[in-house]
Amino acid sequence: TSQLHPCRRRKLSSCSSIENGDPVTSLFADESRVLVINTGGTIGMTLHDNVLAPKANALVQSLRKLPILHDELYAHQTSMYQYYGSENSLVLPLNKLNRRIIYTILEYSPLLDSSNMTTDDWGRIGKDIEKNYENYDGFVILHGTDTMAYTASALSFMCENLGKPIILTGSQVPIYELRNDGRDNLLGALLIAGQFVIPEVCLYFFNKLYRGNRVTKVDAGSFNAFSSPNLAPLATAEVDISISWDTVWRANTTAKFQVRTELNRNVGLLRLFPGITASTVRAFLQPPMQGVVLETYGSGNAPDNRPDLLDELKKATDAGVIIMNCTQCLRGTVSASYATGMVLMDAGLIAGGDMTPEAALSKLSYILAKKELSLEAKKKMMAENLRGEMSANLDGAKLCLSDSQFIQVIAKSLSISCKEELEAIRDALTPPLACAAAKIGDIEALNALKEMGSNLCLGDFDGRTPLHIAACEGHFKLVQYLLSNGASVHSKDRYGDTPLCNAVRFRHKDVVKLLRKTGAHFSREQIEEAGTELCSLAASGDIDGLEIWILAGADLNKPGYDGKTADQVAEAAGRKEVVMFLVQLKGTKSMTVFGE
Ligand code: ASN
Repeated sequence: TSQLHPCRRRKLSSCSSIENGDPVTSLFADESRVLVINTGGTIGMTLHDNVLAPKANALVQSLRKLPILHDELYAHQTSMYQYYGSENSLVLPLNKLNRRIIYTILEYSPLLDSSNMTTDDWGRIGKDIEKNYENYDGFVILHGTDTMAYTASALSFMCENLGKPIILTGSQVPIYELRNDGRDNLLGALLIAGQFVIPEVCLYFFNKLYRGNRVTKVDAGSFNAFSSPNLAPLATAEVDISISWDTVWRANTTAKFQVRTELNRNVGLLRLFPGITASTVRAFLQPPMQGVVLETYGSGNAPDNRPDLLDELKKATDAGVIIMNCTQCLRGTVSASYATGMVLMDAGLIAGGDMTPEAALSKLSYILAKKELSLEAKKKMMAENLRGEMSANLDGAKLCLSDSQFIQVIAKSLSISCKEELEAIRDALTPPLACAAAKIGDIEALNALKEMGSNLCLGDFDGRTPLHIAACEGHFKLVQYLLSNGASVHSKDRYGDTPLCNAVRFRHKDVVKLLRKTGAHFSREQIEEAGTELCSLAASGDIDGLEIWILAGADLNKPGYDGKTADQVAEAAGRKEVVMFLVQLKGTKSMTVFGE
């Protein structure tokens, strides 16, 4: 019944007109097809003995009577049922983009309250998508809300190299009731699945499209039942449907779509609580357990004064159980900031970043079932971002060129590009690129970097910023450009040098003046040390050098290392022109003082 009829468009467009006289081609120009797999859930439930339970074979009939979800006239005019079967095919009214979405409902039997779902049901959904993949533009899965986040997460991993949208949705109130959220949720999911190529497993609820492996059910009594605490929605359906294409995950691969339906059931979730006993933990980690998500406190912490507990965890990881460290907080990430978090690393746990427990659990189930992989390879995969389920780990392991793994990281990140990873790469590349541009005075290149969103104030390995380099080279215009684009005159490189020190050293008078005008100054120590420098310049008769040091803020009255000032040294060395210069300078200085 859900077979594709490739000849439909051709056949229809060969007709010259239909009843209302419109040319057929304009009517059929843009039809897309969506397969709706109805697994159950509240959306299709009715009351029996005062409790809600799924009602079989009822959904299509009632949708057929809803004009916003089915255009009977169009179905007739285009002989749609002839091609797609009358019992389970429907068509949405023409939408804003002039497109028709024809959807076919595949109803499971029995329909399930999602609390009754198991990994086998995920496998069934996966298989049905695989079987029908080429016949549809997108897929909508009607599902109960209670375990929708688990199914969405699991499908995101099971669907390898996905190129089409798979959108889970459901409702809090049955679609048969007068006031319900089912119609809007179904309509929104259909419109997105039929119009946009968002190649992800998503969840659509209450006007928002989320990445499926980022959501969690947060409210049992609100239409706004889901939250994606660590990732903004992929799309919002308000006056317009607006898609955040930057955030959309893409499997940049030449491999074909396939669904891995083998899943490991020996996985579990264990929530830490104050006073949890070692025997509870031991019992939980017993064979056949192979993968556990430990829901820890805050940023991934556990008691560091409980050797009994840590010992149980260590014994399990030593025995080959993969234990993921995920936070029990709704928002935030596991990070290595506390001693109470480090002990878990020592016990062999893998940091789960900002993965939801649902995502971590289903990822374990998916990876542990990959028989071809070694335990080490499985652990490595658990820590990697496979489907956008976790944000790029930017603390601890900041990307930079001094990291020998940098090239590998770039290669990998480029093959699966998410916004966070691209930003990380950009940030890692900016300092050396900007410094290179500053070296040759290339304002255009700097501007291009800036437009990419790069920060032009960042330093390279030696903390040398583009402003340091430009000051060394004496690129006056570029210094001006950098200063007016947020570069700091106060940044110091690893030698403690500021751009001002660099400009003085390479004697770029105009740059020194500009930097001073912008507020650059020597440090107290540098002013002390400048005394000696002034003396040696005076001794060698270097008036140019003296001038620049004084412009930069050196104090002529500061003595050198032997207690003599520059003019005393010049006098002793018989450098008359220097003495004259310094006297003149002091004169102008005191005149200015008098003048004030
Ligand atoms: N118990 C229902 C389910 O998960 C809840 C719902 O769909 N709103 O199937």
